[in-house]
Amino acid sequence: MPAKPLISESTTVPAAIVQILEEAGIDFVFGMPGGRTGMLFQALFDHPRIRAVLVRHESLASVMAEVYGRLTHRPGVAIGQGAFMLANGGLGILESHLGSSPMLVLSDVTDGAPYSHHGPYQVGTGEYGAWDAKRAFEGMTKATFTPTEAVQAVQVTQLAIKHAVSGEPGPVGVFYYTRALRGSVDPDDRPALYKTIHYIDRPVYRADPERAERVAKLLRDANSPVIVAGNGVRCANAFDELRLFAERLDVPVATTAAGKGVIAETHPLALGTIGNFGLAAAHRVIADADLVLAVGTKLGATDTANESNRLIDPARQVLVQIDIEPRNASWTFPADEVLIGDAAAVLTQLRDLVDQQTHGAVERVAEAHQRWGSFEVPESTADDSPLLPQRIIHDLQEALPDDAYVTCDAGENRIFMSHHFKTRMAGHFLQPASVGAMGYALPAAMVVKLLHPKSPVVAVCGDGGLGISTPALFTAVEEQIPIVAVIFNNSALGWVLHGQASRPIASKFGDFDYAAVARAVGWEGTRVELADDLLPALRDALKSRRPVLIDVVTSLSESFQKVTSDLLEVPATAGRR
Ligand SMILES: Cc1ncc(C[n+]2csc(CCOP(=O)(O)OP(=O)(O)O)c2C)c(N)n1
Ligand SMILES: [Mg+2]
Repeated sequence: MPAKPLISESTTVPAAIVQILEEAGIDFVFGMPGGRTGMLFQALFDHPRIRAVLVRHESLASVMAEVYGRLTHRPGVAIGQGAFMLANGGLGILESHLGSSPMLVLSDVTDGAPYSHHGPYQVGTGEYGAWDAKRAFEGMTKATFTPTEAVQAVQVTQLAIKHAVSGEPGPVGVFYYTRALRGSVDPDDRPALYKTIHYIDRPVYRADPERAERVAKLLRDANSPVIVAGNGVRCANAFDELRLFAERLDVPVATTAAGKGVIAETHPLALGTIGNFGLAAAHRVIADADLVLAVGTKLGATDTANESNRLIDPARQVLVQIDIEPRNASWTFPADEVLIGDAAAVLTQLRDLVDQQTHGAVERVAEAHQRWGSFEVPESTADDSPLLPQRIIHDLQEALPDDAYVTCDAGENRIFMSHHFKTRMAGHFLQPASVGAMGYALPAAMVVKLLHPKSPVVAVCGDGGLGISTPALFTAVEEQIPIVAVIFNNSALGWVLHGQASRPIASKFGDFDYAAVARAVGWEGTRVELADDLLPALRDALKSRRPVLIDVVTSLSESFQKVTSDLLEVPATAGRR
């Protein structure tokens, strides 16, 4: 395609930046004006096809942008003043960095030229007396740019989009200097400016055909193969390809925590999650496999119970990896074969090389769940008051229709959700499994609802997580986003408290009525103290057109230790010199 020019007449830099966002298919941005970013918001005023969602705290903008990127595969955009993106935006930026979500942080260095070298108020140029935007963000982004010139600022925005979505996606920061934002670009400027499509029209990478043929042979020869699928399947939007491949191969599918739900866990081949808080059934089937096919997962320490060779053992199993990023290959366990490429493309490529196989996988999965435990446990139907976490999850599952989305937070509530909640549609379960910050579930749910207004969206979080994301309560009302929030209110940082055992300190909260707090800002709010009241409350909430918070008084009798894998036991020789 012959390269087309970006502009045909002189254009202000903020207008050109917004034009680029539009050309990249971005239809939402999340943020709060401040410093020179006000100029970007002014330009957005003229582009009503992009909805600017005002947040009350930059952490919300960053999480919303991260989740937008995760769901749409286009960069999620967080806009805010440099110093405050640094102070408050890290929550979503880190999740995006470690969890491979395409994201743009559009910000400024608030330079006060000609006084920048004397460190005016809030300036982030890195001069003596100032803070350093570039250095600060380079540690948590794929790349960070600080353009000083007009034409540079425009082109760098396109490169930032390219970097954010290419290969293994991630966040990219652009911190504009004032002079750049105040400038204009012209059609005859150099470097020349071209339409954004020329930077983001990405090829889909298939694997090297010879290697793919070798892997197909390994798969045909295996007796008890198993798939471990990670978040990379989500990044590649390879849900259907994964399922079709697993059915063709007749092979069980386990997922990492970040990959939870990349195959519906109601599928007869689905084993559930593995790792530190994974299902014993999934661990057993993997341990007994003669071939492990890892798709879109780095097989990091948390996902493999500290690289336990009682789970995956390259000395006795064949290990094959599919990944878009060569650095992820053999990162923990040495792989016998590695296919570098897009997960959807490579799974299709492999499926075409293998005839229908039969390994009795459905029976193996059913038997493993029967024998080693599954999503449901006796506590799932317990009538205790305060409610047990497993019972809350059971009722949530009961109340939700198949197309509902669920977002999770951090803490014990997430560990229980990850272990016990059985997903019913691929891609409908989101958790901050990469950095695991509290305060994620509410902003994540809001952006899911903006993107899928017809589906019910439920945020599940602890009282600690709610405390961190309380500003989301205002935004849900202001932006009219009718999500449902289910709060595991155990008046504590449960995860911390249970880790402290007999020496609890700085881990107990007061006893608050969060439903009343929510009502005060325009939500519907219900407090549930008895087990039998939860299901009706959930059903009512799902019918509401307003945001609804259900404050569930939750027992502390259940600890994360109950779902901690025994694979984590430290070998007797560990720590000896
Ligand atoms: C922003 C943030 N701060 C601190 C932590 C460390 N942390 C992990 S879980 C947790 C406790 C979570 O408490 P709560 O949200 O009430 O959930 P619970 O464990 O009680 O279910 C803490 C402090 C974190 N993950 N994120
Ligand atoms: Mg709590």
